[in-house]
Amino acid sequence: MPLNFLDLKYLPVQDAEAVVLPIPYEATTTYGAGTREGPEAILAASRQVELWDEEGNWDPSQKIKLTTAMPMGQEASGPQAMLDKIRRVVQPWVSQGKLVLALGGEHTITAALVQAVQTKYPDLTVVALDAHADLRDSYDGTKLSHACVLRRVYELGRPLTLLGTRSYSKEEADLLWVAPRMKLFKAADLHTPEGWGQAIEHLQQINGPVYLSIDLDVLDPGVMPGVGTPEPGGLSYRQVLTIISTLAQRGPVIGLDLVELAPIPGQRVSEFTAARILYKALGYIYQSRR
Ligand SMILES: [Mn+2]
Repeated sequence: MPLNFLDLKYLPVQDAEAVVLPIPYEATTTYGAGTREGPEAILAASRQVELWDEEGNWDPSQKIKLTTAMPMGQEASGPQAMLDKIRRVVQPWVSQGKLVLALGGEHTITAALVQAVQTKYPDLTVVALDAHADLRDSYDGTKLSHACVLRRVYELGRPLTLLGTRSYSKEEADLLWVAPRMKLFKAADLHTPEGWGQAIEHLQQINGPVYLSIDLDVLDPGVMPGVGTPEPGGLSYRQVLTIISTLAQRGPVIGLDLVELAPIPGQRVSEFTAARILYKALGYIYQSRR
């Protein structure tokens, strides 16, 4: 039996309003491998997550019709086929008004997920939390690399806000300066009270639906060591939660992904923290809708 998020009772996807979709896709990882183990590790860890939300004083798992879909198998014929498959599966769920929460796997999947939600929400804004800019035009000879994913997302034509960024190339820096729909809040700035305040104000002012992509390496490696490419100087758990709740309070978050978890054997902190973030995000999103 495949694992269910939070070990909840089985619910058919057709009856659910929110669908956790495991996508254990890994093809272009360049440093530490293991993101294909990410979704299963998060689902296993989620069995230990307390269902009572101590902040909101409610039990989101009782109030949200939540299910976990079958893990999506990897397409052998390459990244484009994989992205097409993700779009084919997710688009009908989105058009039925379901909230899809995707678990990676490498960050590349976000390009297909944004395309899928864009068909229903053409006026969406993409908010990405990531240590890396992921804005290269191509990497290792492919445009469909995890290192290029936010460039592919940006090319879909919608505003893109990056938060927590602390590692990028000159090519990416040049693009960040000139790109008109792009807004960057570097990790170093988020660690100052002024910079943090400006970022929260910016998030509050975003109009319309938001798609949120969380590359778990945005967190400090002291908090989240189990990622493919850990970068020092990252965000705290509380900062990431504040960003998510700020977005949820301001308006609809219509899609979310949590990517790049690469579990470290013998350690549990990374996958448990990821499971906690996902459950917190669900709570924030539905608390603001009700
Ligand atoms: Mn990334």
